[in-house]
Amino acid sequence: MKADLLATIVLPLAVSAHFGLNYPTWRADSLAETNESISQWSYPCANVQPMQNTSLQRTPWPLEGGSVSLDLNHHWTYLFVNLGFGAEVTNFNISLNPNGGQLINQTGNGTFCWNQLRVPSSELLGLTITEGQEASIQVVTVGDSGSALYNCADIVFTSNATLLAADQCVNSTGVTAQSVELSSASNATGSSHGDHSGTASGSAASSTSSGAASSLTVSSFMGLLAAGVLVL
Ligand SMILES: [Cu+2]
Repeated sequence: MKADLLATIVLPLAVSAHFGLNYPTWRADSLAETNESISQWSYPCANVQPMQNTSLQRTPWPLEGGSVSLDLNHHWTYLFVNLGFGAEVTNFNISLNPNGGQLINQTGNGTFCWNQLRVPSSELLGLTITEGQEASIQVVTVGDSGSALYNCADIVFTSNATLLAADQCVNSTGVTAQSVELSSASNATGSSHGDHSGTASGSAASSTSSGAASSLTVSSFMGLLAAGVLVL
């Protein structure tokens, strides 16, 4: 009896806040403590293999891009949503962050939902997404230490898929996101930025023409909303 009590007391809180995927369906509930091999600290997918849970099916996702809903539990985070093609994705080399992969700074705890994250155009990708194409989505959050947390969801592209309904894709109160961009680029309100052209992958802040742009600014997503580029 005493031993039981002691065991209860010293049982470590194995899982802190971290984050969850509401949609598409994640490979596994990496917040649950049932599988000790799962860790959100593990690149690329919390040590969960594609379709590891054989009772799950790939979530149908629209060909041009679909909804992503997150359950965020840290005060703030940098946020990355990546895409990789194939049944056994090893390289999540396509950024689904808005505007060609802008760095996102998300603040607040709760649900954060994109009604549609668009897949970069086929000209940028150099390939065309076809009916039945299998893929996986990787969500990465990065905190102030630089350590990252990972979760993945397996999807299948199909024209039959729909976006989340508006009432299923609502941000919790106080949950917001802003894009972090070079100050030289932020002047072009709501338009695409020249320093992001040429590739659909890679980091948002990389630039070959930013010699004079050394400071970072944060611009509100409202501008992007106005441009119709992003629906939060
Ligand atoms: Cu955490």
